[in-house]
Amino acid sequence: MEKSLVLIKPDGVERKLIGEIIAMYEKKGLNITALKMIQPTREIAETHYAEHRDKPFFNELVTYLTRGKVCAMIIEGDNAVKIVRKINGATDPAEAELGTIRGKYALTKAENIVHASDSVESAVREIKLWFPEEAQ
Ligand code: FUP
Repeated sequence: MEKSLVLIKPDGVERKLIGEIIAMYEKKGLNITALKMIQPTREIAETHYAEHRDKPFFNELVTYLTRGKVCAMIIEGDNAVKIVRKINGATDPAEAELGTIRGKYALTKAENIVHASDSVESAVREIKLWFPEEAQ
């Protein structure tokens, strides 16, 4: 079954939106097959966002991801990667459809509540990073 790695980022946890967000994935029919609260180190955040290392917002992005606990999960289901990203909505909450997580709960790109893998290959890499105990 296809897998996606999802993070509810520190703003989502601080705002007590874990339940609302997980409910959206579950009600769609997806399965949460692993779940944990984790305080990311700078190292894991920098590795997670390595593709953005040279971007002007990289330092702010890493500081944001490490400022509190995140809720990390593996979500499985048919087309899980694509469907989870649809449920999350566009990266920029100003562009996100109102029915999506970012459309409903976020205002800015800098604090956009959730992360989800952008491809099956990214999901494999990210699951190894966040759930080394689960990766085959
Ligand atoms: P996404 O795959 O939707 O998480 O989006 P990207 O990989 O393009 O961006 C990763 C994170 O960088 C986003 F969650 C928000 C942040 N970002 C900014 O802070 N500013 C930008 O201009 C673009 C992205």
